[in-house]
Amino acid sequence: MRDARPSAIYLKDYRPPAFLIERTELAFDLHEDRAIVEATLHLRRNSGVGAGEALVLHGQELELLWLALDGRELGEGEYSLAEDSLSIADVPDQFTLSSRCRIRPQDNTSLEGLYKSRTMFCTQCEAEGFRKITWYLDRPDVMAEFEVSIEAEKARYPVLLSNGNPVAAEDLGNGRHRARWHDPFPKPAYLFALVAGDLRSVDDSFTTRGGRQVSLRIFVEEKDLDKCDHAMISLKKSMRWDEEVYGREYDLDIFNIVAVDDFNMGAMENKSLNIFNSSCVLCSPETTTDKGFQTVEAIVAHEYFHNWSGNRVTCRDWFQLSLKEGFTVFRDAEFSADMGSRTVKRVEDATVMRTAQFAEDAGPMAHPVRPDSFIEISNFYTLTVYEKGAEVVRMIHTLLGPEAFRKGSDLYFERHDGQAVTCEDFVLAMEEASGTDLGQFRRWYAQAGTPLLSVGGDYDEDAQTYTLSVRQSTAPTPGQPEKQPLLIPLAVGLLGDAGNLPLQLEGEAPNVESEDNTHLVLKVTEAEQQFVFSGVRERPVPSLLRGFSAPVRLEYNYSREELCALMSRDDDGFVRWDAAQQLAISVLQEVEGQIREDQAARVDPLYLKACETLLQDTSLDPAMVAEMLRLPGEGYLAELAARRGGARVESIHLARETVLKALALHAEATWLEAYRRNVVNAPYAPVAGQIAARSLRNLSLEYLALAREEHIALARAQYASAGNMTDSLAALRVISQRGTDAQRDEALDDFYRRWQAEALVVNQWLQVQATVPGEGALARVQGLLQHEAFDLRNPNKVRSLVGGFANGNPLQFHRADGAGYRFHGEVIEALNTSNPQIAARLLAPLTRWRNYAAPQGAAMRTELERLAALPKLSPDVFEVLSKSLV
Ligand code: 0A1
Ligand code: ZN
Repeated sequence: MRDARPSAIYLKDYRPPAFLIERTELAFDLHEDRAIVEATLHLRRNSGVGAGEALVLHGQELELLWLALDGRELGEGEYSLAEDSLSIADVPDQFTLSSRCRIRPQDNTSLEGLYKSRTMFCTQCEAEGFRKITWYLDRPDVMAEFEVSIEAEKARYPVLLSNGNPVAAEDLGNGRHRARWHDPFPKPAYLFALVAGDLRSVDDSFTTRGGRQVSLRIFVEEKDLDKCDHAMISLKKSMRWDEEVYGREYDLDIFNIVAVDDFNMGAMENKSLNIFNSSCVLCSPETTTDKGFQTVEAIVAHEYFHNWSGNRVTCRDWFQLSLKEGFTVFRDAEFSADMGSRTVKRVEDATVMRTAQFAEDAGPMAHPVRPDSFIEISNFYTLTVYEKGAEVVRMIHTLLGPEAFRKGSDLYFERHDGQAVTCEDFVLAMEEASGTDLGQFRRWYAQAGTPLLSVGGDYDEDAQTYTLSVRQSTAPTPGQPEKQPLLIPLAVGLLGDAGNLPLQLEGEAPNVESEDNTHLVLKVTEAEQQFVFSGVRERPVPSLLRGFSAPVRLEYNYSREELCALMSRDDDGFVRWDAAQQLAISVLQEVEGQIREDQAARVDPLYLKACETLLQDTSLDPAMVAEMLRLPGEGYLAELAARRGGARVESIHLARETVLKALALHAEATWLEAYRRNVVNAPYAPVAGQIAARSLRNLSLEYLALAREEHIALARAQYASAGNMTDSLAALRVISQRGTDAQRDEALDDFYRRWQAEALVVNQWLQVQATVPGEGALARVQGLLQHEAFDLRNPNKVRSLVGGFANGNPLQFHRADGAGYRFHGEVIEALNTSNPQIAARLLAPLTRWRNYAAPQGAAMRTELERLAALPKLSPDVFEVLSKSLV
């Protein structure tokens, strides 16, 4: 934390490092009040770069005890120390630099660098945490072979882990012991990891396609040993999948995962020593929901896939973060699609894009997939870099087709193995392997903001042609007033009375090569463009952006009847879901208008009927039915309303409640039938069929509780008898949202008594409470900050309670008196000092202040201004505040 204004760094200023490190030797001596770190770096000048330059190492919050060059101790005049760096002016072309420093892991609440989580030592070095461990060239294009020794008290820390292979273990006789590790793969410092703790492991093994026997271990506290099976199964599935789909094999004899409770993100792909937030690895049917099981599978896969897309081939600089993250998210999404329901996975990902990433793209922190500048890189682990980055890779996959894409990925890995490279290198490999020109496509990496595609359709009955007119535009974003047209793959179909029609683009060879001639990917490249289909025998309904083929907003002036047709009959699952959403949005907006004009609210019966028909159709996947009948959230509706003159939280909330209730009452008997029909009698398993049934059953329960007070009894009975956390928590939510105060308090108390020993379950309990409706919500959340189960130092708890309130209780967070914002701001103020990364992340909901009408918008801004005036802002918080207030 500093007083001077932190400054931005720019991609255009990138220069290769003046020095390289060939080998890094680290020795850790861990104690209860300190850690001593000795580092010997084998350095040499990077030929051709900055001849004669001084050596400048990164370092933060380090106490330097000793420094030597080629074995000779350096005196004070021979180096200079600044707040974040250590420089030595005269160094030879090749030399070793040894340093000893003292750090205080016990006091490290930022959870960056070396810190203590409960009883164990652990590290988090991405992006720039290694500089809090020792003096170093802490940048991803400096890759070294690491040799690590760890010494600690044997009784408290029997397990000592680092990257690579164990090479020695010694008992030092004085109650202490030492382990030595060697990682043969050169790596940047951000992939370094160390763990010391009293841990147990679940062990398994995997034989690679090439015959390598890999020992797999998941390290946890003893009490959690029974919660590792799902992660282990997921790991083995991921290893097999990467061999089958990408031809990528694992490259060492061991692969370790460690679960820690205090962690800023989900997990970290450190070479052969993945460190996981315990919420992303531990699972059991009793304590984990279906969603939780799916998250664990996806994150285990994501971190494992990084071994190639991230570790073997890494990023040249942090502006290229999406090189590893976008590609790896695309890989994990395809893996999840292959393991479960492809359409449901696509709908979930499209929902995240449209609700949260589009909001980021429309807000003050908007940035391209490859940002041009940042103040604090930790602020750029965003939905844009991760999820939009994955959509960009998916579009390449769509444009090239699976075979050419695989050739491109093979070329990329082969050409760049062991290197630190750029997004451009990835695109070049894809271009070269496929022979496809991605010139215009590259703009997706550089241009921020969500493109808007406005489409019109025109049927000429005489000529039997159908013309799609497409216009694309992207609104200005901070620093980018002008936007260029992008290459947008627009997947389309034409829906006729008896199903999807064959497609023939005028002037193109017959579309026969694909067996599916009812689906076509149009390449939109111009600001305005027309596509003419010939031989169209009837007036069709266009089925657009099939499979969410590009991360764009689509506008087409559908009638409600047309949306109903798509929703019930189109053969693209995403389009069916999307039509249901659009229909719901148009009904919600209509009802909100009526409410604002003090008219009686009337919910279009066409919508209610379409929903009930859907719910009655037992031939459909219940998971898709549930997704289609789930109304868009209030946050998303507010985002849409922002473009129509400013969001009004009260009328949005009322409109949504009105439509929910109308749908609940209209289809009450059908909901009840769906609730009964979708009961799962088999023993719990996190498999697609069961998950689908539970999701529709629990959605039915939500609607039923709204239809009639008596149905709360169903929720109470379900809560009392549930044999798994999915059903138990779903019932608890319904009781808390819709039951009486007494019913709610009784259920919440019971739940806490039952689960107080399970931290991850208690976090769910905190979140449910954060979303309890009514005036008392803020006081309840404030009270919970003092609860024995809460701890401001634990990011999971902060996310559940404080994040849960801001994102999941819109009416109370956005109280007209501004008290919700003030509370939120005070938590951020406290975290600004202890954990700046989490503080900056929590700011996101307030940064959307421009979306809200008076008085909310102004009150949100006032809170941001109050925070901006505080002394000693962390760079993380400073960056978000300053960009939000311009
Ligand atoms: N690379 C990890 C995410 C990660 C990023 C930063 C962290 O600390 C600031 C921790 C984890 C991933 O993509 O899974
Ligand atoms: Zn990642």
